[in-house]
Amino acid sequence: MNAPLKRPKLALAPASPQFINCHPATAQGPAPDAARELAEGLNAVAASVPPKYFYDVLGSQLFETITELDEYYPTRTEAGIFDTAYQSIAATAASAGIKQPCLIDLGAGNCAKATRLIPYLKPKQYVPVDISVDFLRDAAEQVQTTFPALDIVGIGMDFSAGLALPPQVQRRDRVFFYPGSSLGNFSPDQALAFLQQMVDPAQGAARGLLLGIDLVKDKATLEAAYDDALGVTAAFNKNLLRHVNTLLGSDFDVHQWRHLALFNETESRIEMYLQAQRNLMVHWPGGERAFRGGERIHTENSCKYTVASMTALLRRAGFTQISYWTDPKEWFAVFWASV
Ligand code: AVJ
Repeated sequence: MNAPLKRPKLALAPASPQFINCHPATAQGPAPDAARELAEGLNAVAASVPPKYFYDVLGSQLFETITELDEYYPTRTEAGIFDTAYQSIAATAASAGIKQPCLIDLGAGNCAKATRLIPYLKPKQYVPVDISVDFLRDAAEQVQTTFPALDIVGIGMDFSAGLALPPQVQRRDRVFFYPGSSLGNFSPDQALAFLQQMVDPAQGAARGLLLGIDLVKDKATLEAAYDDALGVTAAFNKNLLRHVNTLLGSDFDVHQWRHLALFNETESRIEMYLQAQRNLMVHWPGGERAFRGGERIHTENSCKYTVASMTALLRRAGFTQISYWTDPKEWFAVFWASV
């Protein structure tokens, strides 16, 4: 992108991001843990596959496309809230005594949200973390081009398994950035445990948290957001079967499955399923499973909160200072919480 200039090569070249791969699946081929976890979920009476398996490279691209759909309001609503709140967020972090933030971006994906936040929060170190290692590596390179002087440590890791970060990550002034309502993939009990880990000085050691969370609203709006007219969310859901085939060596035939997205009002969550369209068999090395027509694989929960229920959860986890910003329709909220 730059014309070749006659100057010492190192003088203006941006630093390269460090990259640490803590995710054995891509380092040494399929992780035995993943195969065990997948087989266990598929063999359960109510079959399930954890939502982290959506995100191979194609899955991450499909998710990016979802965020541009008319029906999928969360991403653009959250972006609108951030646009009005950046100054206020930076001021809130400063007044919590956070001077040289280490911005830890959980599920960073394409790093687009952090790229917009960085000029305001002015972190000393930026730590994008994502399970989709190859996707993240390219994204971290991009961020480094935008902020040549920023210390960037990219981490390929499944943080749903724990928040202990490698020693390259600065310990002081850690601010976790968890936008996009990804916390909603955990049940409220799991979310509490995850937030407690974040606050724990021996684990996440957070001073602050910037959290984006989807709010409860009418069922029709919620269900449309997870079952769009173009079928992108259906493709995203079905792509999980291709990813599982790669990791487990299974023989799922994507044609035989149908996408379902239902709002469970009692549990306050969107539930996504893949439903077998007829009686069928799935085989993998060391196992197999028969599905009856209509039987489902549960692939995702996306829990929806109210401002009150999320405030209560953050307090229970050990956060003390809590502020939030929302949009005029109160469809989505951005929370700041510090310890
Ligand atoms: C990335 C977990 C926040 O639950 O809205 C989007 C994933 N699934 N459409 C969400 C998702 C189907 C998304 N999160």
